[in-house]
Amino acid sequence: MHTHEGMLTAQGLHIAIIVSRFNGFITEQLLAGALDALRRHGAADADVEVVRVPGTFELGPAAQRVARLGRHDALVVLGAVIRGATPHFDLLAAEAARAIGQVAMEAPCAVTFGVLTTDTIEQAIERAGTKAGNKGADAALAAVEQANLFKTLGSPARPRG
Ligand code: INI
Repeated sequence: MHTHEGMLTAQGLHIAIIVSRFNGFITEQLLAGALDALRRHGAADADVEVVRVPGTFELGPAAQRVARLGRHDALVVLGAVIRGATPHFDLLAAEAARAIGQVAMEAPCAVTFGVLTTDTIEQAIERAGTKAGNKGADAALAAVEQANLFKTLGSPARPRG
């Protein structure tokens, strides 16, 4: 039996973090958590790029652009949609998940989802470095594992014909 899984070492990985400015007091904590997790797992600062976008709606399109540059092993996508402050919460949250999911399916590199979707600001704070950990750090570590898994699995077969 062969089991394939990615190691949690970020050494030598080229990683982009796409982060939205909306709800910046939350997303900056997600970004800090992601950067801290990457550094603690061996990533070099020079190998990490941060790409800022206005809001969660812009995350998917920006992630797609970055993925197409072809120079990253992983993308970490960070944002925060808070129901209390967002009448169109469901639309925005669903569209962000759909668009980022589409990028993840099409990109040659790993793409992970660190977009908080919460009912209240308090719940967002809990997930941005307090009671419930830091979802930015979680998404960064998932990206490292997935990038290493993809390296272990090898390149996709070329289409025949
Ligand atoms: N963007 C967010 O990232 N979170 C939100 O909670 C939010 N609210 O509340 O509307 C939000 N809106 C901005 C949106 O993502 C786009 O930037 C904007 O519509 C311009 O395209």
